[in-house]
Amino acid sequence: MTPLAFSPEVAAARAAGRPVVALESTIITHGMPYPQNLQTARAVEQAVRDAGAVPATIAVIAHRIHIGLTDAELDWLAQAKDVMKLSRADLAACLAMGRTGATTVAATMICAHLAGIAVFATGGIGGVHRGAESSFDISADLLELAQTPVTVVCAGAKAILDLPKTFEVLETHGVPVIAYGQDDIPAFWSRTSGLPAPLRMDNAADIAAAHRMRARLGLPGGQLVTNPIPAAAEIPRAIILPVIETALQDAAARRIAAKAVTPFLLQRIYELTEGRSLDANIALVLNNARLAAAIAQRISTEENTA
Ligand code: PSU
Ligand code: MN
Repeated sequence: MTPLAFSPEVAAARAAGRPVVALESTIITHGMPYPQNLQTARAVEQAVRDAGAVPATIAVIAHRIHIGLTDAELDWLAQAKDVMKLSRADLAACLAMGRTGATTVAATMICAHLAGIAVFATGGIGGVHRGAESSFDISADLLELAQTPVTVVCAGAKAILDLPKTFEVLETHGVPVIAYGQDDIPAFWSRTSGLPAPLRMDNAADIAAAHRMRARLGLPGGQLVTNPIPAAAEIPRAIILPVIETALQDAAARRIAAKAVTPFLLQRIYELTEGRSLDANIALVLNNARLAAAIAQRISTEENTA
């Protein structure tokens, strides 16, 4: 038996055949400070509901993969200490040991697929870190996209990464990268990375149809939808790039490595921008939740009429 525990809201949605959107929990425990993490998690769930789907925030608690958290569980997780950051490598061990774990993009994709959820919204995926040619630091998120059939809606890879290398790796592994409504790939806090997107789609129906077509062709892996941050919340590249440079230097000076790199950089950039990076992060996640809900609705309509 797969150790899944559905929240009452998600169980009801499944019984009624309603569209569900998966949400990750590492962004709550390792990506944002308290209490903004809790406020954001609640607002993202509500954005999914307002857009006509049901949110399923995913985390590991007491030997179970929770598909959907109650508000009390969300409140507890947002303040919990010693939460493991789970990727593909740690998921089973965390469950077996009965520890608390927050799912990254990679682990959330695995859990969503186990629960029959096709669409997942996050902020920015992990990718190839700068200096990867010596550190070999490449996020497991990329390889998960190559093997698990979930459509992931993000605002691009986080701009702390080496973006050209990140998208080269995705191309090598056969992951469709779709820019939503524009020709170039967005860069998380900024609307553009300057890199042309391999694919462009302008509506949720096309993204849903491509998701279904991959399944019909028997292709493994998911799709990456990159949705630009709303213009009003954007931090232009010229402003954020020097901040990222400073944060990277600080990380190097303090010998931050492995799983700690991304949380350290996000926290440092938050301090250096006096909170502006967090406001942008919140705005882009909400925007992604709305698009993911629209895609999930389209996929579920097509499934019901197939
Ligand atoms: N999106 C955000 N903030 C985050 C993350 C995504 O807006 O903190 C998390 C995701 O869980 C993603 C992880 O999988 O950062 C990447 O971590 P790493 O680079 O260590 O693979
Ligand atoms: Mn890493």
